[in-house]
Amino acid sequence: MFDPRPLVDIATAIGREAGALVQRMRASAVVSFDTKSTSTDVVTAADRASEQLVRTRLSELRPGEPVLGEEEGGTVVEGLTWVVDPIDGTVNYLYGIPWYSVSIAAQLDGESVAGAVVEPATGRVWTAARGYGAFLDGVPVHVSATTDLSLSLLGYGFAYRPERRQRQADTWAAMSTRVRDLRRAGAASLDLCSVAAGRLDAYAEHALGRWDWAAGGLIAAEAGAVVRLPGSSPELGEDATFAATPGIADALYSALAESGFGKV
Ligand code: LIP
Repeated sequence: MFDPRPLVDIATAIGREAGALVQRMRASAVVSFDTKSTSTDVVTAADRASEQLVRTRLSELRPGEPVLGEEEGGTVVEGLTWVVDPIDGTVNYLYGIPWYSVSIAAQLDGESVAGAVVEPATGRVWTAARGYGAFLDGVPVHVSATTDLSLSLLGYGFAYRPERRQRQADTWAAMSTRVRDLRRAGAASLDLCSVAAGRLDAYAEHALGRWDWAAGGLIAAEAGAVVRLPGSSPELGEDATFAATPGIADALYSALAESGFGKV
C-alpha cells in the first residue's frame, strides 16, 4: 500500500528551507522584480531563488523525479511529479504583507497525494497526505460547520488581465449580497488552507496555476471541503477552482453560476 506521508515530510523540510531564504531576501534588500503576463503580474528575485533551492533539494532527496514550477515550468507526467509555487502571494510579498507561502505538492498521475504550504512570515506549516487528514503545525484542521449561505464568509481572487478583472468584479458585486462577506487575501494556497481550517467557509477563483492549488486543494479536501479543481466545474468556467464546506457547497455553486461566475 503506497504511503504518501514521507513525501509530506520532504515537502515540509524543503518548504521550510525555501521559506527561510525568501524571508532573508525580504529583510536584506529592496525587493527587485520583473513582470510577466501584465504589468501587475510580478516575479521577484526571491521567487526565482526559492524555486532554484527547491529544485536543487528535490534533486538531492528525490533524484530523477520531475518538477513543475511556476517560474521554470515543467510538465506533469505519469507517476510522481513535484509541483512548486516558490512564493504564492508574490504581490503580498512585494508589499511586505505577511500573507504568502511556499507551496510544494507531490502528485501521482496528476493528482495530489502529499502537500505542504509553508508561511515564511510566521513559520506556520499546513500539511496533508491523501487519506490521512489535514494539519496546521501538526494539529488537525477541519472545515467550518456553516450551513447558511447568507452567513458564509467567501474568499475570492482576480486574474491579472484587466478586461477579465472587470467581469470578475461584477460577479463578486452580485455575490456580495448573498453571503456574509467577502475576503480577497491574495494567496490561493492560503485561501484553500483557510477553508480547511474554517477561517473561510469557501473560496473560488479563476485562472490559477496548478502550483497555486496543488497543495492547498489537497489540504482543503483532507479537511472535509468539497473541492472542485480546474476542469471539473463546467457551470463555473473551465479554469475555476472551488472549495467549500459541505453545508453550503451546493448553494454556493448554484449562486456563483447564477451570478455569471462561469462567464467571466
Ligand atoms: C497568486 C494567487 C492569487 C491570485 C493572484 C496570483 P502568485 O499567485 O495565489 O490567488 O489571485 O492573481 O495568481 O502569482 O502570487 O504565485
